[in-house]
Amino acid sequence: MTMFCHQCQETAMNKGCSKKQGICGKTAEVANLQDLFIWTLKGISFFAVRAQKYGWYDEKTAFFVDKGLFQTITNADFNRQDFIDEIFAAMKLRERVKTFLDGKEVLSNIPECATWTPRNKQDILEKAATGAGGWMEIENEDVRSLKALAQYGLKGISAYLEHGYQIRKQGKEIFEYLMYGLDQIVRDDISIDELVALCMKTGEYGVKVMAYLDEANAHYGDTEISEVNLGVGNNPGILISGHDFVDLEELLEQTKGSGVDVYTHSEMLPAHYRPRLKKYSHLVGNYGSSWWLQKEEIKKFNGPVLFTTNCLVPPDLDYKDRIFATGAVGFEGIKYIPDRPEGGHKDFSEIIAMAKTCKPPIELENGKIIGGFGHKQVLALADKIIDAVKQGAIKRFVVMAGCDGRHKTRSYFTEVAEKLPKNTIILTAGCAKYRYNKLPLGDINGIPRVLDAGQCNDSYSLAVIALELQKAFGLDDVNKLPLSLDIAWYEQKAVLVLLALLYLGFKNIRLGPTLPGFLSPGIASVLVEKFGIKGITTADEDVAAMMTGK
Ligand code: SF4
Ligand code: SF3
Repeated sequence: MTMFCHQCQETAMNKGCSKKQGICGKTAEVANLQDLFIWTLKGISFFAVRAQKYGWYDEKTAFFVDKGLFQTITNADFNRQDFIDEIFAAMKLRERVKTFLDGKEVLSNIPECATWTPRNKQDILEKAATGAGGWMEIENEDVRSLKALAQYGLKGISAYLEHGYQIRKQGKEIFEYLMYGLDQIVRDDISIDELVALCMKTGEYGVKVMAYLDEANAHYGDTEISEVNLGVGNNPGILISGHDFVDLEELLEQTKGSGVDVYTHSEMLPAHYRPRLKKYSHLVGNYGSSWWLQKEEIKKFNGPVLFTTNCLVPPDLDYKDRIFATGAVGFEGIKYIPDRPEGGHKDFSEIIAMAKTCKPPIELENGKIIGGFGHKQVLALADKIIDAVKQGAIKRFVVMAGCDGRHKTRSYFTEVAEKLPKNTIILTAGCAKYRYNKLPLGDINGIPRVLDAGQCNDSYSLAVIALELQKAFGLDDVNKLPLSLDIAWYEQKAVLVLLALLYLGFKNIRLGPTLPGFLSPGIASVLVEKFGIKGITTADEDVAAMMTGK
C-alpha cells in the first residue's frame, strides 16, 4: 500500500511522502485512513452548513469535526484503530444532521463523502486503500495546491480552537467556519479566485482563533518576564509535552505534595511564563529542547512522558512503556489518558504512580533562559522600546517565529540569530526558538535580544506588538516598520500563522527552510508576486538584505 501526504515541511523531496511510510513515521495505512476520515468530516460539514440555515448547531458535532482535523495534524495521532473508530462515529453524527434536514430542502450535488457509508471495518480499510479523499483525486495542480493550503490552514485553526475550547467551552463562529471551509474544499466547481478568497478568509479566522486562544490562555495569567530553569532536581519527574495548559494544570494539581516533580518539554516551555502555572514549586523547569530531539532526551529523562498534543515522534521500544498520550495524540501500544468527564478532570494517577518508581532525570544542561514576552508584557515596556528605536539603539526587529525540525538546513536560523547585528531584536514564538534561545545574544538597554512570546499560537502576540508599534510610530502601513519576518515552518499550525500574517497585511515574509511542497509552481508565483513571500538563501545574504529592509 502507498500513500500521499505533503502537509509538512519534511515531506519527501519537498513533493510528497508517497511510499509505505512518511518521513514522520506515519504508515501508508494510517495516512490513507486519515484522508478518508477527513473526507467523512467533509460529509458531515456538507449537511451541517446547509442545516445552519434552519438554525441547526450542535456543539458535539462541531467539536468532533474540530478534534478530528486536529488528530490528523503532523505528529499527533498515528493510531490506525483511532481513525477506524472515528469514521464510524462520524457516520452517526452525519446521520443526525442529515435527519434534521429531511423534508426541509431538496439537496442537489450531494458529494460522495456525504453518502458513502461503510458496513464494517473491512469496508473502511478497502475504501482507504483506494486513496479516497486523498489529494491525488484532484487533477488540476493549482486547485489541488489551493485546496491544500486552505485545508492545512483549517487544521491549524482546529488545533488552536481545541485548546481554547478546553478553557472557554464556546466558539460557535469558528466551529462553523471550520465546517464551511471543509464544505468549500469539497466543491468540484470552485474557481481559483474563490479558493484564493477561501485561503484569505482562513487567514482571517486564523487571527480570530489565535485571539480567542490568547484570551483563553489569559485564564492562566498574562505572560510575564520569567526565568526558566534548565537543570534538574533530585526527585523523580514527569515530562509534559505539547501545548495543552489545561492538562498541565491538572497534572500539577494531582502531583502536588507527591514527591514527583513536573518538567515541561518543547512547546510546553511557555507555561513557565504564566503566573497561575509557574506558581507551583514542583514545576521545576524545562527539560531538553524541541520535539525532534525527543528520543535521546526521553531516554535520559528516566520518568514518564505525557504528550498532550503534537509533536510525538514514534517511540523507541526501550522507553515506549513510559509514554502516555491524551487529547488528539495517539500511537498503537502506548497508554491513552481518556478525556475528562463533564465538570471533572483527567486522571493522571497511573502516570504519577509510574513516576514514583523511576529514577530522577539525568541533567542535560543547566542555567536559565528568559521568556514571557507576550503582547501585554512587551507593550508594558513600549516606552522603553520606542525610546531605544528613536535613539538608534534598536535598529530593527526580526520576527523568527514558527517551528523547528530535523533538517540540517535549519542551522540557518541559528546562524541568522548569531549574525544579526547587536542592535536588532528577535521576536519569537513556537518551537523555532530552540535554534537560538540558548545563545548568549545579550540585551539592548536591559531588553533581551530574543523576546519569546510563547507557543506558536502566540505568534498572534507578535502581530499585535507590530501593529501597536505601527500606531506608536504613526505609520500608515505595518510594512514601514523597521521589521523583517524570517519564519520557520514545519506543520500545519505554521501554515495558519502564515495565512494570518498575510491577512493582516504583512509582506515580504521569508519562509524556510523550504517553501511548502504543496504549493504548485503557479500558486507559489502568485504568493511571491502578491505578497512578496520568498524562500531563504544564506544567513549572510538574508541578514544583509533584512538590514536594508528587503
Ligand atoms: Fe510526510 Fe509530513 Fe505527511 Fe508525515 S506529515 S507523511 S512527514 S508530509
Ligand atoms: Fe512545534 Fe510541533 Fe510547530 Fe507549536 S511542537 S510549533 S512543530
